[in-house]
Amino acid sequence: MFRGEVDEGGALRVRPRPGDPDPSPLLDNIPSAVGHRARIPRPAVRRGWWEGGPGPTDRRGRDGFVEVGWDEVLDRLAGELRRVRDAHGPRGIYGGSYGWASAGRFHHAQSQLHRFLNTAVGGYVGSVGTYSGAAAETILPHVLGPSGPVSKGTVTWEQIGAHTDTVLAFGGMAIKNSAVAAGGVSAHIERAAMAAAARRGTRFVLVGPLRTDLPPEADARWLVVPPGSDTALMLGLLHTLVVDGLHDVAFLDRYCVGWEVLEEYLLGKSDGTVRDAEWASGITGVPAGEIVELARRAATGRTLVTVAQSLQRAEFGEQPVWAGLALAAALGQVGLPGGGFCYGLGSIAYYGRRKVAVPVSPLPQGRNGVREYIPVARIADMLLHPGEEFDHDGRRLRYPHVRLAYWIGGNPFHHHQDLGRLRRALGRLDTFVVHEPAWTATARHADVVLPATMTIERDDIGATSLDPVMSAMHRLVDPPGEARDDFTIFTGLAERLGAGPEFTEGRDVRAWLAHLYERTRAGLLRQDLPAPTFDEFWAAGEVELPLRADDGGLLAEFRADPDRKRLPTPSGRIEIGSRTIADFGYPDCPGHPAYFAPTDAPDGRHPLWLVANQPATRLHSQLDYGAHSAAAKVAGREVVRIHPVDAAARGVVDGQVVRLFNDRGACLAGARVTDDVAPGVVQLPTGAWFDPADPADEVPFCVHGNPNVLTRDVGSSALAQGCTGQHTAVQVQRWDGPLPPVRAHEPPPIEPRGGRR
Ligand SMILES: Nc1nc2c(c(=O)[nH]1)N[C@H]1C(S)=C(S)[C@@H](COP(=O)(O)OP(=O)(O)OC[C@H]3O[C@@H](n4cnc5c(=O)[nH]c(N)nc54)[C@H](O)[C@@H]3O)O[C@H]1N2
Ligand SMILES: Nc1nc2c(c(=O)[nH]1)N[C@H]1C(S)=C(S)[C@@H](COP(=O)(O)OP(=O)(O)OC[C@H]3O[C@@H](n4cnc5c(=O)[nH]c(N)nc54)[C@H](O)[C@@H]3O)O[C@H]1N2
Ligand SMILES: [Mo]
Repeated sequence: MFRGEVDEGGALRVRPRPGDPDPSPLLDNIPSAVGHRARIPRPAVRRGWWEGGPGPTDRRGRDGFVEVGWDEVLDRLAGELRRVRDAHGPRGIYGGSYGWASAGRFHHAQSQLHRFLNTAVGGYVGSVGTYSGAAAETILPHVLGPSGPVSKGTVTWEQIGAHTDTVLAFGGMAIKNSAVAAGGVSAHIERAAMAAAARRGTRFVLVGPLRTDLPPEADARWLVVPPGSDTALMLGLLHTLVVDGLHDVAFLDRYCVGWEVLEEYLLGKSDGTVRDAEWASGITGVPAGEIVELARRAATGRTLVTVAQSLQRAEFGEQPVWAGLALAAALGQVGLPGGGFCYGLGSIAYYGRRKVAVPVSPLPQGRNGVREYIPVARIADMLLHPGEEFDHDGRRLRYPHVRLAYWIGGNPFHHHQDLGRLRRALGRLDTFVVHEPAWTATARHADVVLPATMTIERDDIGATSLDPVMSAMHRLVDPPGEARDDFTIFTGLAERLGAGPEFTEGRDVRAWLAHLYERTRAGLLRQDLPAPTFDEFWAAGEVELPLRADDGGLLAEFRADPDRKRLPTPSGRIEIGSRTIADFGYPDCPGHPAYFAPTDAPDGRHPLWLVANQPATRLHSQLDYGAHSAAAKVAGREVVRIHPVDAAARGVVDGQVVRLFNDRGACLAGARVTDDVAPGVVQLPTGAWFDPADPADEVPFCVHGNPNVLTRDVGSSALAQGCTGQHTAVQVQRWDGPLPPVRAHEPPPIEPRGGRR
């Protein structure tokens, strides 16, 4: 959370919320948004669509745009929505529109879009799950409980500081990641929490390919493992516990089901392969003696197993989540203060915190009249294979035939994998509509581009159910050109579709903010707490919200009374083996945690792992043109980290531009040579705006460093069908050719109306 003001020279200055112990440097990106040439000033329409009408085409991303007035574009778009609805029903429209948008709760883009499509069009084809965590979100309800309740408001940093002896941090808990949370962060507490725990004696063990995944303050021991191998290490640890008799049989009996299935698998009784420390060592490269020692250490004192979200954003991503839970259960620690299992701790600033004790209202979305949906990351599959069947979480579903996609508050050319395939898939649409503050690659691939405001240009409320501060996000500057709030844009469309009152309920922005605030205020009143009126809250700039007790939530309750406080799983217990999942019959997700060797892994032609993780210098692709993001680039390109041995083998020196490639695509990046990254692994974060050398290329070549030209577009498994963007295999070579210019942050060609083609 931040404060901002405009100085006498008209420049916006932002500063962190007073009292934040470790403010995020990402704030430095925000002032760059004011007046930046990447902003979209006026509605723009792809010339081919404006002149030739809707229909599948390979011109998206290649045609120039014409600028049009708001009234004429809203008239045309309302007509197109009506055409698609009348011809195909609302199931002809995709409104899944994944994306983070901005922190405010009222102008939350997806909520606005869903509300509009539900109230004015009758619904839309939606999506389930997130790119962040679909694999975990799908498996956890079968084996422990819904991912939110079991990992938020259960284990806290306070408990770790007081109780935890060992933290086994699979994938680490990088400070860059807890810089953010949807809804805003009032105080960044993670660094100090780790420092305090380490001072008291907590031993942090970082498992993963990158040293910087824990801060120096955690004073961690770094166990280097290759991507995709954590499940093998967990199984090796479990095997050691079993053969040493260190597993907590009483806990497994009383609180779990299915342990015997896993034990047979560990001991090789089911298939002849013994998953002992030697076996795990062969896969992970961690010496067997160290695995044994780590298992013994974990079995003494309070141990917390954390699994970063990254591990499950990968092929077979369900497995490390399930195996991590099994490890914590075998240690008998689930539900103890500062012990057990926490998915996502450190991945984002929601975890490790206490829950707020009053309701925080989202914008009501209305009722969706369409039942069809897709797992969120299957968007390109859906467009390329309408009518075909696919598996998801025990169901056999069919891809709907979508004609119009409406995207706001998200950037598929940032978040989706295999961008060459995504571009082909979007070519199948009749119409692609996007609201965007800036000319992202997604906007450039759209037919209708409507300029949207961003946070600093409108009033909103910032809040989450895991932060004790609700903040009044005051408008600080005027929007560029003719940009409008999404709410205003949808109001104009809803009126044209005869549903204005249904969409707005007669409220303007201010009335909506007051309306949403009222529920929180009522909660405060019920608890006899200071409950400022909306106007008082707005003038004060924030209101403090009460927190729930640090009581371990649902997992501690279950531990205290497993018969009356059953877990929301089929058996009411922790499912180390799951009948339900076994009965689905998925070869890539059997009825117990299992290790599968990744199939998208290094080979002779592409000998390096690519870790495509979250960027340290921005939120996803947002404000990639901002000062902090831009300052970190090398030769104007995103930075790839490479180990000195791998760099030397390729004649690459620090600061040089390199080309990363595989069969799906290629990109340029600036090399940073460092032993912070494991040998055999290169790391290129997401978020550099896709900038193809030639947008018509079948195999895209991004000159700016977007790793999603390289990643593979397949689901984690038939269970979750989650995003697998975190890992792929690549080759890296020095780029000795002339450096192509980076034009990612330049607007596309705007052509005169009725002019040349
Ligand atoms: N290879 C690989 N790919 C990944 C990941 C990975 O680990 N590796 N991680 C995945 C994860 S976890 C995520 S969450 C996704 C993130 O993917 P996204 O959430 O799609 O990424 P953002 O850059 O946050 O996109 C938000 C877009 O909304 C726009 N926007 C902001 N505010 C507003 C608004 O008020 N109105 C409108 N109309 N637009 C607005 C921004 O300008 C921006 O373009 O990426 C995923 N992709
Ligand atoms: N600064 C910043 N913070 C963010 C975001 C952002 O865009 N910018 N995005 C937010 C969002 S939406 C999300 S979902 C979270 C995501 O949180 P995560 O998914 O946890 O974040 P990542 O940075 O993608 O990955 C964390 C680390 O996991 C390690 N890793 C990757 N693969 C493996 C593996 O197979 N095994 C092991 N042991 N380690 C591995 C990598 O070294 C990586 O640095 O981050 C949030 N925080
Ligand atoms: Mo995410």
